[in-house]
Parts: sequence; C-alpha cells; structure tokens
Amino acid sequence: MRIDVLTIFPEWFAGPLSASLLGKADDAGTLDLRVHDLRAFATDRHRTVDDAPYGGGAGMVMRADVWVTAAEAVWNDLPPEVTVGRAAPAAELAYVAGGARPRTLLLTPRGRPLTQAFARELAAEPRLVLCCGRYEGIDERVHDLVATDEVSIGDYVLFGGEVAAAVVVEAVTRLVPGVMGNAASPEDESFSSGLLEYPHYTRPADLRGHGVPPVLTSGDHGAVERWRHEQAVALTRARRPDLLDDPGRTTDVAPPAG
Ligand code: JCQ
Repeated sequence: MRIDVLTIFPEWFAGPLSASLLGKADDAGTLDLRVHDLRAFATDRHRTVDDAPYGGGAGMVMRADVWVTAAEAVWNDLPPEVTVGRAAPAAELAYVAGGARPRTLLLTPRGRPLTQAFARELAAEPRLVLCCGRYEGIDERVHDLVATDEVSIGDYVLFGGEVAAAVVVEAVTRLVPGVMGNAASPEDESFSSGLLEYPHYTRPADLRGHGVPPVLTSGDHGAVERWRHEQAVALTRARRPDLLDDPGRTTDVAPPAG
C-alpha cells in the first residue's frame, strides 16, 4: 500500500513511524510511505500556508490554493514546480491520469469516526493521501475539492492532524497483508470479534503471590477457549456495553461450540 502524507511538519513522521513495526513494513516493501512538506507548495518567499479568516475573528486559516496544488501534485506524482502557481490546472492534472483520485483523508474532529471496520475499508485501498491541518482550520473549499473523506480519531481537539494521521497509518497498515511481522492474523484480535480482548498471562506462574487462572494450565483447550470467551464478554459488558449492541459485530456473544 502507498500512503502519502501532506504536512507542515514532515520531520515529525520520521520518529514514531520508523521506530515501530511500520519501519519493518517499509523495509519489506509492503508499505510505501511518502511524507511531503506542504510548504513546498506555497508561492511566496516566506512559504506561507495560512492567512486571516474572511469575516474576521481570531486565529489563522490554511489556504485552499496551497492545498489544491499540493493534492494535485501528490495525486499525479508530480514535483511541486509543475502544479504550483497555476491559476487553473490543466484538466489532466485535476485527477490521476486514467483513474479516480486516491482516497484523500482530511483529519478533523468533525470527520467520520475511525473504527476497526473503517480501518479495514481503508486497508483495501491501493493508495491513501493523508492531509494534516494546523491553525484554526482549513479553508472549507479544501474539504469540498481535495478530501474524499473527513476522518476523526475521537472527540477531542489536537493542535494539528499529524498525530491523528499517524493513528490512521498504524490502524490501517497492520491490516495490510505482509505488514505484520508474525504469522498470526490480526482478525483474531480485539475488535475484529467486536468484543474486548480476554486477559493474557505468561511466565512466571507466581508473581509475588499473584497466580495465573488454573484453567490456563489445565491442558483442557476447550475449557480455555470457553473461559477466554466468557472473560471477553464480561469485560465488554462491564466497560463497553455499547459494543454488545453493535450491529457490525462479527461474532456471537454466545460461547464457542465444543
Ligand atoms: C482529529 N480527532 C481530533 C484540529 C482543526 C482540519 O481542521 C482541523 C484539524 C485538527 C486536527 O485534527 C484533530 C482531530 N480527530 O484535532 C483542528
């Protein structure tokens, strides 16, 4: 999968993403992550990307012209000098030649909430473009002309979209075949079942007097499976009862057969 990120802080992405599993996915060639400096698409000597809001008020707004030329360049794999400064882009530059523009996500608190199901939908795309806003917001015409989707990672406000974009990259790429280092399918994990994950234990068997549930060392695999399912349901009922009502849940709340 190819992911392009547009941001005024391109250096920010080198740390968190290369330090984790994603670095390995990048090395293995399963993830092609390209981070672009939005300021490369500004037209003035100071590489300005924001301006005062029409209608007045506090704060600054990101300029639509900078975002439009940046998106056109990234969609079409062109360097900034081809799209910057065009009053009206050539028709062939408006979209990826011969196809639709890639899914272009604008990270914003007003967006569609990111869920495991949404991440799965995005993981099926060949390309994603992630747009990170800063300041008080982005000119509304960027929402209309550039973004195919507006995505929220939760009901809180960040300084900018960078952290939210990193969350999307991580949630999506771990679902792309070949990205995870081990053989285990991510479908076995929490939220794929629609339930919270059951408790895990490993050695030592005794930790300062705190033991391990005896069923896990009983050797009865059927009993282990039933116990884990009961634990997952009990945890979900106690902490996230809303998940039990989710029509998108992929497993039954009843224990596994056998
Ligand atoms: C994303 N949940 C919170 C903040 C304005 C595009 O306009 C804005 C973008 C941001 C950054 O994103 C978030 C966010 N999901 O704060 C303000």
